[in-house]
Amino acid sequence: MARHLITSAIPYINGIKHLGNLVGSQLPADLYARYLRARGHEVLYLCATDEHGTPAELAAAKAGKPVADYCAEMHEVQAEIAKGFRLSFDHFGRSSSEQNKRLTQHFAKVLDERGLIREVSETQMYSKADGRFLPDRYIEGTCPACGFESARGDQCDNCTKQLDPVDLINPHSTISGSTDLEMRETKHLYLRQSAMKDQIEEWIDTREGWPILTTSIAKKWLNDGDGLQDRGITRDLDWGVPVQKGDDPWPGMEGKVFYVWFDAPIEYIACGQEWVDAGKGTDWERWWRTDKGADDVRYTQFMGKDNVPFHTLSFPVTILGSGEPWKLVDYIKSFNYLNYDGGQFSTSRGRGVFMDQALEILPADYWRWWLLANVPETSDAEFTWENFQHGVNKDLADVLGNFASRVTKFCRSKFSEAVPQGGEQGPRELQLIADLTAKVREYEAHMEAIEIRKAAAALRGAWVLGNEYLQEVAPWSTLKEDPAQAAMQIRLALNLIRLYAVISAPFIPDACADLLKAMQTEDDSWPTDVAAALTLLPAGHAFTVPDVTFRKITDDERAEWQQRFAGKRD
Ligand code: B3M
Ligand code: ZN
Repeated sequence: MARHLITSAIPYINGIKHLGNLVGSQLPADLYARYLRARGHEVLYLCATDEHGTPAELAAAKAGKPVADYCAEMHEVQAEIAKGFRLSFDHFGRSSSEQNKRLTQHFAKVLDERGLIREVSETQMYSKADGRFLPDRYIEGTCPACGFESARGDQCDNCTKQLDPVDLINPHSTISGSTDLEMRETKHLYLRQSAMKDQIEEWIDTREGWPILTTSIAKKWLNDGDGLQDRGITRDLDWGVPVQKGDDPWPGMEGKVFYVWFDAPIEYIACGQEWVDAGKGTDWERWWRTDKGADDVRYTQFMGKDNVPFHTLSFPVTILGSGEPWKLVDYIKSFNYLNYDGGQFSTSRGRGVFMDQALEILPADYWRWWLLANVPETSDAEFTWENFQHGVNKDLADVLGNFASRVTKFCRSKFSEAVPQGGEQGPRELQLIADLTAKVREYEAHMEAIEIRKAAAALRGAWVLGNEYLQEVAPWSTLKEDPAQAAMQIRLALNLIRLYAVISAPFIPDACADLLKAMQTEDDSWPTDVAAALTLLPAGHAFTVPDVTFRKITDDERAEWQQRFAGKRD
């Protein structure tokens, strides 16, 4: 058994996330965590809210609330919705925690001691109308790299380039819209990323089997044009981790805070401390310090492609640059974008389905299945209501749900609500077992490689094998002339329901829990031996017919939802 540390990009606090955000980090991370736990591995899955920086300040101002109150409230809201989607975090932390504040200040101190921080007197965008500096999201303009017109001061959402406010063409304040901006003198700390370029490049080049999406983005920013630039890690803002050298003041930096992208990834580690302080664990260093046992941990990160530069370049500079034995990521799984009905999901424009709305109209499993089966892995993917209706109705209702209800109802009406005895299995049963064994092994291999679409296809394939078998042997017609054979076939099929419930649980945990309950068993052991797993429910074992596991989405519902989510969220 191995030990797996898993983190998913920590969502900004500034509102409820849409399904595109969910499918690009938390949901696949949850799938992987659930799978590894089901295989008996020790897993620590951490996530948190990203509470600092301009996104938090702007959203709190819009809500008319003090930013600390706003963050505390929104953290609860996000935690509740995450529960609704059955995201199985071991802890859902907060980047504004004391633990993260101390750890961030600690990293700044050691990086400074190792000569990796320089103080820079520079001019920054100052808005006379707003009476303040305009870092990051307080300023927007045209991206110098791709021409996108709404690039933000820190990053272009269109081409993922990391930016500085001064890079923007035709900039304006996002607070007042004012273009009356001037450059004013201010002092900031820069992380000397350029000094680490060779080390980072070597590290990236020696990562074996990493997704092309991850390494290509990293290499692009390492080698294209300007290469790995030094990066400002402080801001003229009120809300954030105060700039200090550990516990000591940093002369000349009073009143400034660290840049949100400096402290956010450090929260992955601090979240482990929060997990312990919340009484859920006993030893976070065992997961995070290679001198304290973390060298045999496998650490996997999940994120959307826009977050890749920060995780392949900036955060490793922090970790490697510290010279301390922190656990470095072993594998970065990144995702393209999920689009919505011919355009983009957009938080600012309220376009698409948001996590709370999704749960209002259908249970989590319906979303989990469709989103994971269509995850934007090798290219961008698109959510349309037609695709969603088709996927849910076909895979979940017609294939898996139908199998479970047909088998249990048939058994109840022709035998009883207990597994029948039946006769000997024949060649068709052996064939099914062989085919299922191959499918389950294929599924495991894809899950281990975090090839999610392929894993979903293999799982669907396993469901289909059961249906084909049932269709072919047709116990409802053999029942008359050979009841013992029909009983044997139904016994196998009932056992298959339990097997499906076990292997499908990482994708659709609620439905699988219902199926296990209906089969009146708590045995959720993984089918390492498929033939043996299909004998676990013995003759005489009582079961109940599950309540409808999956219902179909009607054409009327589809039309109604399409309409409802076309416009702006109120
Ligand atoms: N909050 C951006 C995002 O939610 C950012 C991720 C931080 S990961 C350390 O996409
Ligand atoms: Zn751009």
